[in-house]
Amino acid sequence: MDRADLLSLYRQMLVIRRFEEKSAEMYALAKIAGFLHLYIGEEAIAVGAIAAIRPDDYVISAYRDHGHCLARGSDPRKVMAELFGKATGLCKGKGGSMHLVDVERRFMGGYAIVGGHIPLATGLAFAANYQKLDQVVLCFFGEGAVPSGHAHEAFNLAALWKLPVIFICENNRYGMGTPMQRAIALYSDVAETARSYGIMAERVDGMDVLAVRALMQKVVEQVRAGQGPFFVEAMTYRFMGHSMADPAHGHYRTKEEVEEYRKRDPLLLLKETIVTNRLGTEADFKALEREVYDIVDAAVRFAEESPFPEPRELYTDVMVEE
Ligand SMILES: Cc1ncc(C[n+]2csc(CCOP(=O)(O)OP(=O)(O)O)c2C)c(N)n1
Repeated sequence: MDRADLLSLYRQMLVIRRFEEKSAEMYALAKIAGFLHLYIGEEAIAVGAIAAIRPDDYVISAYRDHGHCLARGSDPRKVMAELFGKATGLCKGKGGSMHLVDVERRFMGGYAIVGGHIPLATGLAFAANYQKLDQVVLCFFGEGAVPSGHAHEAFNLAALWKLPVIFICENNRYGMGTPMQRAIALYSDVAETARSYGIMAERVDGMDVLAVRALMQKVVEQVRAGQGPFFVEAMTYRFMGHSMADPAHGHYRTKEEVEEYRKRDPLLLLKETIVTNRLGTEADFKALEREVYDIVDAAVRFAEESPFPEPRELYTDVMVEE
């Protein structure tokens, strides 16, 4: 175990956690409009998985996308400005929380239609194959997307054409207020759905960033070598409501259940590993907290001070111009 490596993973998860806590605050102050879906509790998946790929690989996500975008290396200032709807945002303020895109970093976007981006991921993998490039595509979605029709078509074609796409199901057990056992026939083994199309699949503890990264390193190597798609079911839990419009615990689960899962907070688990192995001290964690607070404060300041887009911007970026 390498101290710098573990602290870097912890730092990345901390940036996402503090960024989102701050964005919740900004939402309450009406600085952020529309919907805001927090990823709090699920950080180990984005950080662990994205740590296993190259800069030229693709990442695509759903509406709970801040974590994936930040883990991909997007500038937190531009991400916050995008949430504020400002002209300096990642998408010039026209995308907002659910539609972050950073093409430069091959972060191909967040999408609001449940499972709607799964065929896009398969399409990106087709493009990589067609161009004989050895890129892989990471496609993140919730368990609620698995029973959707478009997901099945995408799984089938990915398997049929042996495309380099890794489907990462972030199983947080609830789709809005619906527990998975009321929506998914194969809820006790969601990965079985993918296996039925001939896709290799494995389950992982999505609260353990090291377990996620270790599995992903193996999977990425295999997929890049041309062995066809892979499905990862990462077991996790969402600590907050479905979106900022919901109460944190909701009426569909008990406060006790949330508290039970909070004991396996991904940040807490990694901190324990670091401390137990004497690779970091309280002073190291305090220093990281300060550094990350500064990053997030700077992001808010940048967003606050940036202008809104001009009305004429309504007519730009509508059609492809090149
Ligand atoms: C096609 C479609 N149907 C319904 C919705 C409304 N909706 C938004 S989020 C959501 C739940 C999805 O749950 P899941 O995929 O498990 O993701 P999570 O929110 O748990 O991360 C639903 C039904 C939608 N956005 N798109």
